[in-house]
Amino acid sequence: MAIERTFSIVKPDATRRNLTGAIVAKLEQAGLRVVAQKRIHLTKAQAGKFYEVHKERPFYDELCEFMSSEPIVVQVLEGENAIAKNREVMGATNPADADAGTIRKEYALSIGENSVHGSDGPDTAKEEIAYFFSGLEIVG
Ligand code: DAT
Ligand code: MG
Repeated sequence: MAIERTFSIVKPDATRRNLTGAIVAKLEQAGLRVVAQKRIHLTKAQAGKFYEVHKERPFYDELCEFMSSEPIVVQVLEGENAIAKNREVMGATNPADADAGTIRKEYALSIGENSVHGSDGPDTAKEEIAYFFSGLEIVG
C-alpha cells in the first residue's frame, strides 16, 4: 500500500475542551504524521460548502451551526493506508457504536458533536485538502 494523505478536523466540541493534543497523540500513535495543521474559525457558509453532500439531510443546518460555532483545527495526515487508518482510529460516527480506544468512543459527546472528521475516500481526501490548504502549507 502506497503512502496516502487524508484530511482531518478536530471539531469545536474537542477544541473547546482542550483535546487537540490528546487527539493528535492518538493519530500519531496509529502511525499517521501531521504534515499540515492550522486553527481556523469557519463561517456557517464555509461549513455549509464543506458539508454540501449532506445538504438534504435533516441534521444539515445543525451540523453547519455546530461546525461554525467555535474554532476548529484542520489537518493533513500522511501515512500508509492513511484514509482507512484514520477512519479506524476515529471510530464510528455515533460514539455509542464506536469501538473501545477510538477517538469518538473516548471523547465524542454525541452523534453530532463527535470530535473529529476524516475523509471517507481518495477523491474526497483530495477535494477536502484542497479546500483548506495550499500546496505550500503541506510539508511531508
Ligand atoms: P462521518 O463524520 O463519520 O464521516 P457522516 O459523513 O455520515 O459521518 O456525517 C457527517 C457528520 O454529520 C457527522 O460526523 C456528524 C453529523 N451527523 C451524521 N449523522 C447524524 C445524525 N443522525 N444526527 C446528527 N448529526 C449527524
Ligand atoms: Mg463523512
